[in-house]
Amino acid sequence: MKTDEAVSLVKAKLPEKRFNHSLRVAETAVKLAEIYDGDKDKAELAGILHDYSKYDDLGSMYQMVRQYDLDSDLLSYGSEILHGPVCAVIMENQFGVTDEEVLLAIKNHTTGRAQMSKTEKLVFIADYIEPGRQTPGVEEIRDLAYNQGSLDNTIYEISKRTVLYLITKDITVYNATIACLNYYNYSDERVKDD
Ligand code: DGI
Ligand code: FE
Ligand code: FE
Repeated sequence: MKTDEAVSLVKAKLPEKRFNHSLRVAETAVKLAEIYDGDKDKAELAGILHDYSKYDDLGSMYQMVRQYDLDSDLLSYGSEILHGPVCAVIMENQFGVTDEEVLLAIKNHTTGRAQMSKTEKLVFIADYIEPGRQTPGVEEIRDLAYNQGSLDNTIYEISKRTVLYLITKDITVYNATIACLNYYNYSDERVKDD
């Protein structure tokens, strides 16, 4: 899928604020791709598309989980987690997106996971730090991403903040979120395999 096609698709589907967020995520992911030698085209496409399913009806999303044999644990979560995996299957099956890194970046943009590809990392971080985000402490994460030279350390700090937030709100933490937190915790001595 070409950039302008993706932009039209998302513009027609999402409210203006969410559409603008999507464009900012794409721009931010491209900026990070420049710094970290990523694939700008993949980062841009995944950024534009990542929240396409954000407001889809929950019943139809559960239906997709069954139809496409997605992780059945997703049936215990709402649209916060589901919109990524559902968007990825829609893009692959209805809109002919074939690039595996783009599809994975869309799928895992909310939770992250262990052993993410470069494009997944860029979109996961871009979604958190795009200039419209005002989450407390986001400046610290922007500094890490833009000036400290480590995608993995940035991912760990985002993951840590997200998990701490979920716990304080008594919100159930999804498996991949925990796996991401542990995998990118470099203060622990395990050898990473990528
Ligand atoms: O779609 P966006 O708003 O741009 O951002 P996002 O896709 O990162 O979604 C953020 C929401 O997802 C936020 O409300 C926290 C929630 N979230 C992240 N990890 C988990 C989670 N919710 C649950 N229940 N469990 C998680 O592990
Ligand atoms: Fe999202
Ligand atoms: Fe988003």
